Parts: sequence; C-alpha cells; structure tokens
Amino acid sequence: MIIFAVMIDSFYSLRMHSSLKGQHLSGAEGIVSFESLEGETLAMLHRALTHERGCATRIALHVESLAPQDILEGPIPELSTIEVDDVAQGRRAARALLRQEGVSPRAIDRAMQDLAAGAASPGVNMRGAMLIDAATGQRLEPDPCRGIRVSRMDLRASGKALVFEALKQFGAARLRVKEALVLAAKVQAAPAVVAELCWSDDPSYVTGYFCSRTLGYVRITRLKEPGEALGGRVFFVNLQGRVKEELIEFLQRQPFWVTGVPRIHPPRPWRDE
Ligand code: WAQ
Ligand code: MG
Repeated sequence: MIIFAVMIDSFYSLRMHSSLKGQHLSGAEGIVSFESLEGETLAMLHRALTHERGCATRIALHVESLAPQDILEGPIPELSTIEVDDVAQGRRAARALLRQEGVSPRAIDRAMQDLAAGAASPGVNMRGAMLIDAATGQRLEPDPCRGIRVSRMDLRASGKALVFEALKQFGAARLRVKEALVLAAKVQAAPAVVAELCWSDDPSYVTGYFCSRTLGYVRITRLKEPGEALGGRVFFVNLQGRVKEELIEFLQRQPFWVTGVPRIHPPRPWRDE
C-alpha cells in the first residue's frame, strides 16, 4: 500500500525516438503521471508506427521516474502569427526577427543553409537541434548528426485544458503546436539562448516558428515548400563565459514544467521593409 502511494504521487519522463532504415523518423517527450503513463506510452508508440514519412523500423521508449521536487518551472511564451505569401517572404520574416535579437547575418545564413540542405549531412535530418553561436555562426553541438534533443518537459496536467482552450480561439489547438510551444518555453529558460528557429521535417507541415524571450513564439505560416522532408531546429546561443556543457545538460536532462496560459495575438500579415 505504501509503495503504491509513493507511485501515484510521482511523475515519469517519457521519451520516444523512432527511426526508419537508420534515419531519424520522429520523436516525442513529456512528463506524465503514474495513472497516464501506460496510455501515453501507447500513444507515442502509435505515433512512431503511423508517421506520414513511413512506419518506424526501430522505436526506443524511455521511461524514468522523476522526483517532483527536482522539476523546475517557467512560463509559456506569448503566441503570435505572421502570415506570409510564400517561403521566400517567410524566411525574410524569420531573418528580420533574428536580426532584431542581434543574431549576426553570418549565423542566420549558416542556420538557413543547414536547415534547407539537411542539418545532419546533405539530405539528412537531425534528431535534435543545432546549437549555433549567434555571433560567429559556428556550430557548437558536440555531435552534428544527432544534435541536442530537448526533453523532460511538459505542461502541468492542471493547465493543459486552459492552454488548449486559448489555442482553440486561433484555430491552433493541435498537439503539434502545444509540443512546439512547450519545447520553446524550456529552451527560452536557458539564459545562454538568444533565439530559436524551427520548421518541421514532416513534408505536409509548412508552418514554422521563431521564438525569443522578448518577442515570444512567432508562428510564420510558410517556412518551406509542401512536400519538403527536410527541416529542423536551431538554438542561437551567446555563451558569454557560460559553460556549453551546462547548457546542453539543462536542455537535455533538466525536468521542466511549463506554466501559465499563453497570451495570443491575432494573425498579422508580414510587410517587407
Ligand atoms: N529537441 C531538439 N530538437 C528537436 C526536438 C527536440 N525535442 N524535436 C524535434 N526536433 C528537431 C529535429 O531536428 C526534427 O527533425 C525537427 O526539429 C522538426 O521536428 O506553431 O512539427 O517534430 O504551427 O517535425 C512547428 C510549428 C512545428 C508549429 C515543428 O517539428 C506551429 C514540428 P518536428
Ligand atoms: Mg517531424
């Protein structure tokens, strides 16, 4: 009885990674309660088996208990949407936002080129994210094929319904948006991170986003052409004497709750300067 009482109070980090013939296919991460662990594990398994790019040939599921007192927390970012006419305009919008955060043109070029060409190697997606020095444009992740995989983060169960309610008002109540917001929230909790840029590697999903602490999570309706199966994430960093390994440890391993309900702004069209 006592053992069961301990279990129902605890949380689990749940992580899934799947590949198809040796290449990254999909991944997912969350923090779930004891009661929902079995259901959520099956749901992640299902995702790996029904991905639009194919059925996984290898699936790794990791389950790890977490002590509630070890979980840090931070706020969900504000959400806005920039409507663009085409990919070129979308990438110009992303570039302008990155410049606003002081990311150098050289770092932006590196990020855009690698995202478009395949961040792991030509034609190949990474499983995690690139770390790019916001000034020099140098890639800093220790393993450029794998990248930095952010994990052990989620919305608290008590806040989930409210977040979905807020997203619904703008037609964005999708698991994909919620997961991207949660990931972006944890990434922005790292002081060394200046901004994030992302577009999906799922061929049918062309909306990407930019995120920073000052500008929030900015969806950009088109960052790649439909049918394109290359995508990824970039975290632009300014280490300023901070230890890179500590940043990576935080992103990959620190359990993190995302709190609050996002303020949501109505979509606005992009205007080139
Ligand atoms: N940590 C680091 N990088 C990751 C992670 C993670 N946990 N998950 C995915 N990535 C990287 C990896 O390189 C993937 O190939 C790439 O990001 C894209 O992942 O507001 O669906 O899950 O409408 O395909 C953003 C827009 C959608 C949502 C992003 O990404 C919106 C998306 P995907
Ligand atoms: Mg994907």
